[in-house]
Amino acid sequence: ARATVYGYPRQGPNRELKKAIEGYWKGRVTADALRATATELRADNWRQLAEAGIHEVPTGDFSYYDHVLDTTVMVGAIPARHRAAVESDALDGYFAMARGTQEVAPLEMTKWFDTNYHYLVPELGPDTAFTANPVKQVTELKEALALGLTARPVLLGPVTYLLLAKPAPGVPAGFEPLTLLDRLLPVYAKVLAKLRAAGAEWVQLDEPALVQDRTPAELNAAARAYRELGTLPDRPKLLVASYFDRLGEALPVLAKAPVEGLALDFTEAAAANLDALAAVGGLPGKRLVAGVVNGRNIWINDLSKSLSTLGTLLGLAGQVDVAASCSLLHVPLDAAAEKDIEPQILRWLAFAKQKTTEIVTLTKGLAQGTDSIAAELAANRADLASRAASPITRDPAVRTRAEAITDADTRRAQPYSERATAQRAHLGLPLLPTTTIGSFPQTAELRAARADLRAGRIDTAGYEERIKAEIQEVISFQEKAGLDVLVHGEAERNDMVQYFAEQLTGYLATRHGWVQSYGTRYVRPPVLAGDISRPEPMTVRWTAYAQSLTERPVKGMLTGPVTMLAWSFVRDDQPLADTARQVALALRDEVNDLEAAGTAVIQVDEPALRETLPLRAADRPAYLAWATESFRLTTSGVRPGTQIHTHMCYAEFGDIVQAIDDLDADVISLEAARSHMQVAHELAAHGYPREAGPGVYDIHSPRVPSTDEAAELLRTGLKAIPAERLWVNPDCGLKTRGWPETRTSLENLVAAARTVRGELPAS
Ligand code: THG
Ligand code: ZN
Repeated sequence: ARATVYGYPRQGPNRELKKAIEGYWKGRVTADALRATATELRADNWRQLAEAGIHEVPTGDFSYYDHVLDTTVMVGAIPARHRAAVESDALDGYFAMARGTQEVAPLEMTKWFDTNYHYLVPELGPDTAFTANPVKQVTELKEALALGLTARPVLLGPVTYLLLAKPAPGVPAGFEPLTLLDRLLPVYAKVLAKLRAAGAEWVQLDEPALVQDRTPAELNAAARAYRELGTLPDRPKLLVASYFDRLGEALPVLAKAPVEGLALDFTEAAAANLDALAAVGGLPGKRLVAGVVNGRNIWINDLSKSLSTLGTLLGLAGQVDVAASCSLLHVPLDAAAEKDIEPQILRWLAFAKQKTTEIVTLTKGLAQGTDSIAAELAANRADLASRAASPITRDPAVRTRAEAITDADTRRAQPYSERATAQRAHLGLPLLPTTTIGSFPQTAELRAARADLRAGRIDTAGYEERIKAEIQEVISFQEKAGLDVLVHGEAERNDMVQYFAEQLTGYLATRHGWVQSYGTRYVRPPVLAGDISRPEPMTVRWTAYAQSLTERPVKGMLTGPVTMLAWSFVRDDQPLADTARQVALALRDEVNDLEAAGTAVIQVDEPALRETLPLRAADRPAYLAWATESFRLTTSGVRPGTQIHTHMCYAEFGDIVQAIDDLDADVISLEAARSHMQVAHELAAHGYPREAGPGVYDIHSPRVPSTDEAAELLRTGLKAIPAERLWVNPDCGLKTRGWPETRTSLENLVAAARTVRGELPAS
């Protein structure tokens, strides 16, 4: 048995890569210095892996931005609009594809399966001509080999690459990138030959798209791809990797293919993959890489359980190797860096470095028997027992309360029609009311104030004075601009999930637990470690302060339970639905306290509702049931006259429109400016019965929308949603925008609402 991983965090212990790349963009770091930093980080990672006992290190998983973009470069699928930039300078051209330039738009970015990582979407068309460009893969392989290591290049597989692509601009929407497979395979053949020549014994081809529901035609394409690559005369041994879910119908396809190995996820999908593997008679004579250590969560492994899985697998394959379920890209680097977490609790956590050790221990246990790892097994048993028995894990008060939830707790007492009447009387808003999504620009001064507080340069009172001054400014601007429903601007919040996590019992925050979200942007997902409760109100003080400054309604702002789970590391010892219910109860108390403090409008954001939709359709109804129920549990404790808003960011609502309806929020704001109000029509087609604010200001760009432009979008919105139910707002929060463009854009938005109000028939 051998120990391996498919990928490792790219950023370095102090996010050196982020700093080098952003420095390069600003002209402060030369291309050579950036390359040197990258080379050093790769070497450090490999040496660490090898020293920990990993037998075969991955290469090619490193990226300046994104590995799907690297694959686009590897196969020469550069979009026409980026070709000039790429030809004049490969590195700048690469970043132009990732981020755009003054002249050209970047590639679209979207989520990598159901993780929080984002990739750049390949743009392909009938005219796409692929060419092999293996230089990055070959260089990185040679670097690892030069260190004397056994290395296995990791490539995104051809089928998944095509399934992740979309038709290039101007290409008919019906175009299916998978039809390019026959053109793409010869390019992969060339890359494989080059890697073989450079010294690769094995190459890994990642095909995570095969864990999703696939049509017979798609499965046929996978069969054809691996028949063709497998029968190449000049190639390394091939390991086809799947992760994030069960391989299902694709397992027999790959088992039959002429490749030397398969890698399967034996964490969440363990039972299904085991059964399917047994059903095809195993993989006699082949290599099976068993992903038994969870690569996307941060809990220590149950070593005996994994050993028992590995033992079963021994009978099902020629050789069994041990790995994490997926690339370790999705977890932070090193739990030992967390000095603020109690040592006892820290023992429950495994980040990338600790997972590597687990993999090595399991490999040793598999090869030499459990006696050879007796001390590790004993320590592991003790840590698992300490977690299970901890009062953090189980809080009887939380459990009693969660068990007592009734259906009535998850439904508002009155139907929307009656609530709308009460809210109209309570709020006295005009038709086409204007509002914002919640956050205002996070200025350098605000970030400096937070840094000053952390460093002890100012005290809490001094920090709070700065926040209050910012709230005053935000309120006064909104009044002058003429907005109808105001917000306090969220000056006190860094990342919204982190802000709430820090205040809830049962949640752990990390200091250094950075995980790449996209490009050079990272998040520090907090850990849902135990039973969740709210020791005291979290937002009431700031909202009430803002309300004390104005006669107009100030909207309370909370993050919903589904998003709290989606952007955290979740518990692995109880169903997600149970964790969601606990978070919902804590948030419900906050909603009720906001109402009691005089807040008449409360927004509970669920931007991640769509993101965590399970990969396979069969798993979706159960997810949507607990997700929408936990939202309603959060929001159903208020009086009919209190208006509940929600907000979602992404534009693809088609598959969850019913779930949006099931939230039973009074008002929903959605991203719509770029798609010309398409979501308004989707909601209307569904018969959505409540109020909606499809965004009329694209906040993802510094561009200021004109009054005419916003008014025209509103007129389009009115064709789908009647004036009594249409709101006027930007697409999303304003925290990433600067003040000057925010000011003008919101003034234009209010002017547009007034213009269009004037065009409405008198009622
Ligand atoms: N919060 C959390 N997860 C998220 C988002 C979020 N996942 C999806 C989406 N939003 C990702 N978007 C971003 C946007 C900006 C940044 C990260 C993810 C970002 N990060 C800073 C950086 O890397 O410099 C660090 C921010 C910090 O100091 O906390 O700008 O909103 N949880
Ligand atoms: Zn948003």
